[in-house]
Amino acid sequence: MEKLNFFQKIGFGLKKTRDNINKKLNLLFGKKIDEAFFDELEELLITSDIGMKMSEEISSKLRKIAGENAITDPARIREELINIISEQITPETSEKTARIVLVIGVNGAGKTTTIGKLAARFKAEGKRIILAAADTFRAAAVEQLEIWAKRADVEIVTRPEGSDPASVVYDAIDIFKARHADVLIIDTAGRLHNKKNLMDELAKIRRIIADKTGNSDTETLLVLDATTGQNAVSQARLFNEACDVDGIILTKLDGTAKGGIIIPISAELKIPVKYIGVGEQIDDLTPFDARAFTEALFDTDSDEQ
Ligand SMILES: Nc1nc2c(ncn2[C@@H]2O[C@H](COP(=O)(O)OP(=O)(O)OP(=O)(O)O)[C@@H](O)[C@H]2O)c(=O)[nH]1
Ligand SMILES: [Mg+2]
Repeated sequence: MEKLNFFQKIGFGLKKTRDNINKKLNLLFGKKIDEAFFDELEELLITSDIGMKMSEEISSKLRKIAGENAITDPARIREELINIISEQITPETSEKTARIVLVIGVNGAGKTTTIGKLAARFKAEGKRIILAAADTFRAAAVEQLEIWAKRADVEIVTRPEGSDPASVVYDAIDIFKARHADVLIIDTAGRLHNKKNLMDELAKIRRIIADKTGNSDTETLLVLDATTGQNAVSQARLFNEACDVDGIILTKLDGTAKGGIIIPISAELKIPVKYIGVGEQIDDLTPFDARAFTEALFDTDSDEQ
């Protein structure tokens, strides 16, 4: 079911990226499989935001496999291309949800929205969820999370604007323990006075979590906006240095032709992509499946469904 759901969601969510790739891919696969073919394929991958380095690697692997096995059938080449790309994507290691989920990312990436979606999803699994509004930088941030808590029908811990975010987390963990809840999801600010402030604040929150829970069963999830393309890769690098990111959630795939960005993010940083966001509604979040994702991007046969 999950898989079917993934295909349906992703088929739609990836429409822009697919249209972009497919137009060129179909033209390319109508040609003879020769040296020029692989050069053009590499170009196509680069223009799909897969990144220069990854695109080179992928096309040279494909060239090698095609050469060694004397493959000239475009359908088989396409199959090998899907194999190579899905193997590059760092696999998710555990399906389990941690008890404490810290959500980080730059402002506007989609953290608060994603937390609302996650809360609804975990709640539907029968879990007891608490949200912590640790983005106290602006009042609207707390209100926004409150709206999502209502929508998802889960409890929320808030403190007034300007409160110390780490102290919100401190209190929220106490409440989480007292309620015997299953998952605590922490929303954080995407922008403080400057980047150093933000990273220091996140480090402080992480210390509080470690002190109060021994860091057992904690997960730091980085939210990245797919529409920012290559910028998302550098953000991931920056946050990962400061926070040891356990997983990535890539949002706004529905609004971009740059969906290929998942591939370099996951392959270069070796961080698994856990979920993808494909819209603004509460159920527009789906667990990431590398193989299904790659097939949805490159398998033009399943196009008009
Ligand atoms: N189309 C689309 N829009 C999204 C998605 N996820 C989030 N958004 C929109 O992106 C905008 C920013 O989302 P927020 O959840 O407020 O982002 P944030 O990271 O919490 O931002 P700050 O609180 O400012 O740090 C909102 O308008 C969301 O509706 C998605 O998957 N698809
Ligand atoms: Mg927010």
